[in-house]
Amino acid sequence: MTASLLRHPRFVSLEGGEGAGKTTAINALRDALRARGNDVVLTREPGGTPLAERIRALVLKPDAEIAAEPLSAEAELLLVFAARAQHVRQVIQPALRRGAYVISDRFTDSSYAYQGGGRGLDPAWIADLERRAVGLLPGLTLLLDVDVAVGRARANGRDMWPDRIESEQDDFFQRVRAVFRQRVGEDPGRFRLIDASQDQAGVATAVVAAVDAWLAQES
Ligand code: Z5A
Repeated sequence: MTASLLRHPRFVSLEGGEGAGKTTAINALRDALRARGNDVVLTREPGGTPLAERIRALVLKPDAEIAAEPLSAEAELLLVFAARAQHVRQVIQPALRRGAYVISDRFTDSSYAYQGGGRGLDPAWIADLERRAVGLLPGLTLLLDVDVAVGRARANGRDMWPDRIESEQDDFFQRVRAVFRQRVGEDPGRFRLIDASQDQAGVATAVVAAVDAWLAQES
């Protein structure tokens, strides 16, 4: 079991609140990296392996029997870390070892933002889990930042029933956003802040440009 954190230069994560536009941006980023001849693995959290996807369903869209039992904040945190421990070992590390780029739709920063900021759990506990169960940090994290009301209005425009976390109130999402922004300030070398109030094409262009600049700086 590792108790240290390794920052990997081919590991990229995208973060942001609801309706920030991660989906379009991630696809544009995948296409841009593949067009340059790279092996690219696209994945997501919670999830990314069959087991981790089952945990995702428990956390976000539990069946009626489990939904009737309130999930504690502590159990929620441990479930997302159980999924992540599996995801890192089954998918992310093997892909990085064979030379691929890994792009993850969310990673540990989401736990600091949602379980730390949103649920009020101690970030020192999250940091301990991160070191012991994960041991890996993205080399680059793009935070797609948009006003909570704007992001929620976009997400609500979809023809989909809100999941457990999407059903939270605005103040929860304000705390989530505040932690994301705070983390950018604490680690400016890893994060790039993307203005996600632009239209989808503008966000995707900004994401690809930020990754290009980062790749040029790394080479
Ligand atoms: N979670 C957690 O609590 N702890 C953890 O450790 C981790 C995750 C890893 C699942 O994430 C949930 O898990 C998430 C945090 C929690 N819960 N929340 N809330 P997810 O990434 O699967 O869910 P999400 O962030 O809620 O997805 P989302 O709302 O789909 O966000 P998105 O991927 O950034 O948005 P999108 O799918 O690209 O776009 C959403 C809609 O907005 C869609 O109709 C678009 O057409 C529209 N959209 C997007 N961008 C624009 C722009 N720029 N203009 C206009 N309309 C737009």
